[in-house]
Amino acid sequence: MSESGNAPLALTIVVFGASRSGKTTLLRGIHDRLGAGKDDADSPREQHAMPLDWVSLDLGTIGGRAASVLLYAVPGVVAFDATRRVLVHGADGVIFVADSQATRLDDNVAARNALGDHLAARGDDPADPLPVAFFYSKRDLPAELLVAPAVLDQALGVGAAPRMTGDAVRGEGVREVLQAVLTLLLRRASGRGAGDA
Ligand SMILES: Nc1nc2c(ncn2[C@@H]2O[C@H](COP(=O)(O)OP(=O)(O)OP(=O)(O)O)[C@@H](O)[C@H]2O)c(=O)[nH]1
Ligand SMILES: [Mg+2]
Repeated sequence: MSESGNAPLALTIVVFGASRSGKTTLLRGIHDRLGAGKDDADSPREQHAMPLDWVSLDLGTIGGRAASVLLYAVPGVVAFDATRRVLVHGADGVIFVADSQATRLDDNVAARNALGDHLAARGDDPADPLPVAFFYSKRDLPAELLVAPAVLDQALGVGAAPRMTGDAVRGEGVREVLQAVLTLLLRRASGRGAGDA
């Protein structure tokens, strides 16, 4: 988060989740509808020539300050764990992407635990936690392949956090999850006086 006053408000959101859960696809959906950025969705499977996908969005003026948000995703493979930790450390919010396929439940839980470790390492005040919103991708796949959202809610410890379901390829639920995390993080920022101009 940048300094308050009339300085630009530059927010960052990390898109976190298991390998192949749909992070790049979600960013592409945001990019195609709302902003500018780069992704590696076209690079050969498992190669990740570009380890960081990003999209930047202009949020207009908030509290008299020009505001923008940069969203990042790092491939879910364990090799990038240190990169993810650094990004979560500097983030203003997180979108956690969970793959709705039953075969990926354990991978989702492992990624959620890794995120929990990275969040704990930030040392945030428990009364003022970093905003996290959840997106359950691939709800368009046949129902027999999927776990019920309530099962994921329980397994991931979603609690009262915002949680959207959708199809990242078609962009369903993508705008909604972005809106949910932005609402939380702007409320958190203004609670700290960052909205003062
Ligand atoms: N049917 C369907 N396919 C999806 C959805 N989201 C992602 N996919 C597909 O799942 C595969 C993996 O998606 P990516 O967006 O590359 O996943 P990722 O989380 O960025 O993967 P890594 O960067 O390797 O961790 C691709 O073939 C996507 O087209 C979805 O909501 N529905
Ligand atoms: Mg990716």
